[in-house]
Amino acid sequence: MSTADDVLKKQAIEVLDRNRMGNYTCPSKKLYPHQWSWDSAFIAMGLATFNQSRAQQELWSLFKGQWNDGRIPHIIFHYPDREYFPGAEFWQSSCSEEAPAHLFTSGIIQPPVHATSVLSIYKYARDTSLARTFLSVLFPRLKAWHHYLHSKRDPNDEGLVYICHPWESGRDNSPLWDFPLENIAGNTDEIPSYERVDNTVINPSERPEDTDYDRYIYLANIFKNCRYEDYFMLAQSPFVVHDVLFNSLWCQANRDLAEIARIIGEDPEPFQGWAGQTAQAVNGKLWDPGHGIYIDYDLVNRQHLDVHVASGFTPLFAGIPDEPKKEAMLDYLNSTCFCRLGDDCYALPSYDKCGPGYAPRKYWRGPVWININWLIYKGLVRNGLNKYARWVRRSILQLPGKFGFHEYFEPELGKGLGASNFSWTAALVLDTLYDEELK
Ligand code: 9WN
Repeated sequence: MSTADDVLKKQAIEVLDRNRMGNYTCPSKKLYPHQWSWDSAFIAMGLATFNQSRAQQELWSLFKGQWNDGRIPHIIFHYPDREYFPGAEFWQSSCSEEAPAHLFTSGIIQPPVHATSVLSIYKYARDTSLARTFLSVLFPRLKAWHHYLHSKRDPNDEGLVYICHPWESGRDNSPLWDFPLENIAGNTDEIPSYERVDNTVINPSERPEDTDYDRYIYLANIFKNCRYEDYFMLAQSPFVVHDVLFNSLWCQANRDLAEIARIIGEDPEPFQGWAGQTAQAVNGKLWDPGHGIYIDYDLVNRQHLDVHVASGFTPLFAGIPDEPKKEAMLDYLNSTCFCRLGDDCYALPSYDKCGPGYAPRKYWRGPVWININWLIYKGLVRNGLNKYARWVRRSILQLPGKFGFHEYFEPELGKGLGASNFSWTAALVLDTLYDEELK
């Protein structure tokens, strides 16, 4: 490892230490002081590169918030008093009998990266016998989570799981949601009064608009009134989407859970089967042949969402596209719409630069995010698209190296945006560096 990489590694570890809250790591002390579901899965992968037991503890702490029905809620409020909106008081998870009795959580979910994270802890483990025990202990929990997703979020057994809130996608104000949210919450009487905290911590121009929050709260309030019972949530939600990123991660998580099952001598079915079914459904329903990218499907308005975001390339991560699709995707990636090889830009912006409303500094509407980059980087490597993979890798390391471990970055100049000292940025830099060490 070069000296520069060594320095970066040390700084990344410092970020994760700074955000440590006992048994878990928060995404950012000021902006996000609780435990988030997919953040913790990414964080654990980074921790696994230098501290196996802390990585295991990170996920163990997350699974403490798992509900009886198997769902992993998107936020766990281990210390409910820490300031964040919407906090434990808003969600009132105790209104559901499925929620844990001694811990407050939210009631919605986030992308399922957990089996992938657990398998990566095992692969990086210095103490393999301890890691094997960890796999055995977590297996029933992961199994319950996957059964929840399969039975409740794919009730028609299509191979695709739905999301019913932009927060469930992990990309809150993505331009993907402009159309499905357009006709929601017109009537302000139906939105409970609330006060945001995020835009007092971060420059509001880099965060979602108040009108976005109105819709987030309107939807979350419907779900609370349903006591988080999925059957009613689905029936009442005006926002129901088959999302490319969520389903790509679902596919890979099933492949990884099948692998975990094989390692500990359990049955890899049904996970292997579900992964195949999802890969087929993503190709069959979500591929956009005209543009060389995968697109989401809006189940309420029964139409595709013709919006091209970087996460439309994440099926590469799960080995979903065939050769012709891969070539078409590479052509689109390697163009001025995203970031062409050798051009003066950072690969990849979260949204097509030529798309309507592209905003290079506004949260999920343009800036570069390290987790999406990391998924695409891994996907490109998996598919042998190494030249462009190195181009993305360069951004993953250069952006935090030059501008600090920010939450997101401006794609042309690289300026750091959102929260500073952001945990998954640090964790995925560590994973990217470690990947090289393993070679
Ligand atoms: C709402 C914690 C989370 C991430 C999401 C990101 C942002 C929350 C917020 O922060 O969402 O869940 O308050 O804006 O969009 O991906 O998990 O880092």
